[in-house]
Amino acid sequence: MVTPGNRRLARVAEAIRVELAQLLIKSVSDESLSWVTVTGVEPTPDLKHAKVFFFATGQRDQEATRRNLERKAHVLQRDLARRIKMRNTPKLSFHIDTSFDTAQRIDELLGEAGAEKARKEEATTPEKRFAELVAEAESILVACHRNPDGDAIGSLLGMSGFLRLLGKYHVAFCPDGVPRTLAFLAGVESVARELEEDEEFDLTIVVDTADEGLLPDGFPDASRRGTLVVIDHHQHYGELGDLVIRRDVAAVGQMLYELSKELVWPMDGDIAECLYASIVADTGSFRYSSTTAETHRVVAELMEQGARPWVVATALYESFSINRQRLLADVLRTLELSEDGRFAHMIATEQMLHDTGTTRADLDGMVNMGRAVDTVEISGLFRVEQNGEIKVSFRSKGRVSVAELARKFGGGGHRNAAGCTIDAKTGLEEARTRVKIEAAELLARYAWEIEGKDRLPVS
Ligand SMILES: [Mn+2]
Repeated sequence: MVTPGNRRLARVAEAIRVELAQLLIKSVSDESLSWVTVTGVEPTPDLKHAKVFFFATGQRDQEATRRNLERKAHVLQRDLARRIKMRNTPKLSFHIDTSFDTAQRIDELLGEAGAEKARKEEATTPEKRFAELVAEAESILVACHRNPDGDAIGSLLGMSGFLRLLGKYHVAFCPDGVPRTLAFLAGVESVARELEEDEEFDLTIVVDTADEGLLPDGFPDASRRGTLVVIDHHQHYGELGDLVIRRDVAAVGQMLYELSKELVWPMDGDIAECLYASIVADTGSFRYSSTTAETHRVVAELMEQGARPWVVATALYESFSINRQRLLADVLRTLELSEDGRFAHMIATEQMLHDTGTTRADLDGMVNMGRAVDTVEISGLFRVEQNGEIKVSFRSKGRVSVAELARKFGGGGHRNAAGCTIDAKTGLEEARTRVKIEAAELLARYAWEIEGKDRLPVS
């Protein structure tokens, strides 16, 4: 029977298994133990003891390995206590997993070919295939979407950090450069704004990018980029990628942390801080409805690995230039509400940027100011580009999906944050009117979520 207690025990068991697997690879300086696969952990309900089942691949004498593990048990237990915060770390005992042994013998009987086939068949999940691609590649390119935000840069640098620890030659590519507020992250200095003209890669990893149209300028074509892996978390996406890993989580930073645990990749404080920053940025400091208990668990573990929340918070939210604050004042002066008060809209013009000596990057996050009004469900910031196009960013409090609104104008994004470009021949007023009409229609459809009243009929 599955009870909450059972579930907790299963979670503890799995956490111990994952951490032990990492410890055996990293901190035990004993060749023979690097072949040990931890196949299962069985803690007692009081968590005082835990049986660890293992199998040592390719080792004839499993019993010798078991004795070796028992000798190292206290070291492993101490390291485990550092990595898993528990009041008491269970005392470990090691047991040979005989069921695993049998499977292994069958492989041996089948010979090398059989083992190889089994190994290939095992690599069926995109995650395992990704691990193989990284292991095989000699040169790797890492990139993120154009106009990068905190999640894009945090996960770009996080991925780059993992490749560094794995000893992989790679280039972290971001032609738009790193926004000022993110310049504190470790590894920023190694980000390339352009690529060698003829450089070819075995593998290209693109993070936080849902669609081909969001790839940055200068992104290499298929002849130079090798296998293209996309690691992403957007609800709506295009066809991009030879291999795609996509999960419904708050940020790609969270995904990368989960992936690195599953693949038993090494980790350090610099990587932890990049991934932490990416999660803080994409959850609006844990305020958006995309934030889950799992997000907080991941963040807690990132802090244990060295991420410093106050450093990230100060850099992201309390390091604006005075010019940016003056621009904010100008933009806020344009704030207007729809008649029902549910849609807030603001405008930013080239003139404002010019007058305050700021750039478009300084507008990042300002759309949130509209949403912060009590009656408002969704807010939009209209930005008039030099070429006359009008870019709109949307934010929602979470009850209404602004991705739907952006899609009406050929854009996209998440439930809470989305954007689009409107080719409004007659200018800003036309664009604003069109968006207001669609926003009103959307808010009417979501009336039930907003007020808890009956849903209006959808035509
Ligand atoms: Mn993201």
